[in-house]
Amino acid sequence: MNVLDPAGPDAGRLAELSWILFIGGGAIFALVLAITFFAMQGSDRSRKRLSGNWLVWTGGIAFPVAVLTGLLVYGLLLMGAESRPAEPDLRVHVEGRQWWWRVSYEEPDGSRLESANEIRIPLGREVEFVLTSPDVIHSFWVPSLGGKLDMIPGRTNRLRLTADRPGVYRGQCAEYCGGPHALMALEVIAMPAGEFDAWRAQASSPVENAPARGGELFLATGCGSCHTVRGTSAAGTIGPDLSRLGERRQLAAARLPMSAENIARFITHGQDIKPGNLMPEFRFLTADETAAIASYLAELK
Ligand code: HEC
Ligand SMILES: [Cu+2]
Repeated sequence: MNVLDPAGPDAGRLAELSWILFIGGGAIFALVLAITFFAMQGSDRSRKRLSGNWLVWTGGIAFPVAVLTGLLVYGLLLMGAESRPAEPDLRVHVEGRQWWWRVSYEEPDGSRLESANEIRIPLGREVEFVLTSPDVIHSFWVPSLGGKLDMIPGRTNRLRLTADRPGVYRGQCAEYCGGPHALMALEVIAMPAGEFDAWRAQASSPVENAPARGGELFLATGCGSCHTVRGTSAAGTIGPDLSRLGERRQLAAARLPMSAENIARFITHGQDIKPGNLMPEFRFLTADETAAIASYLAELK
């Protein structure tokens, strides 16, 4: 994650501001050190000059007032620079939860496409993230794409972003939310608009789930009380939607790379992998059963 490596105009403006702050702050720090040095080690003449009240008035009052006023005006102009269209091209609802992200894309027909922990966005189109939380305060932050914005229970915050460089950008919950907060990350995949449209059309088409042993075990073990897999009787909403789990790059809020082995480990030893997370461990499953469920889930695409 790198604030100074912007992948869109919003992050670009923040990077510009950051550079000005780093360079300006560095120069002022050097100046203060130099004045301090001369006040302590300089000749009698320069020490006498530096001990006058004028330094307090100029360096202590006038200079900070001028610099901070300039920065404020500059910051306001910079942040208000772009006029936004009334309606974004795409709206993605992101709900911060202890300790993962519920993601749902608003479809043109008003329905929703559910996912979790990974967000795909089309390049060059304005995306509005609708940020909420059902439990405690979280903060949505993808440094390469823009500034951070809190997700506050009972409130809806909106963040507009555009990506103009394809790539995978990692984000992180930036407001301490208890337990495994540090392990609550996400990925944003910025892809060419045409590819995005094709992906979305495919992702929201009805799924046909071939009956598999892993799928039956998944339902029999009760996973469906917390998880949804479209096209099956699993319709729980306490945990992430698993309908297309196998297509995601990462598991459990970017804790581990996606693979059948890691899914199996998470099912039986999730509390070692992500201590405190809200999914119970299923240690009573045999290795064979766990592997069957894991390979079934890894294949959901
Ligand atoms: C009591 C509710 C509950 C039950 C029952 C449950 N889970 Fe979960 N599951 C969760 C929660 C909550 C998370 C999110 C954990 C996190 O990342 O903090 C989760 C996460 C996961 C993930 C990672 C999803 C992702 O987006 O990366 C997988 C895979 C998973 N569960 C599989 C299963 C399987 C298989 C079963 C049945 C053996 C099961 N779960 C039963 C609540 C549950
Ligand atoms: Cu957090």
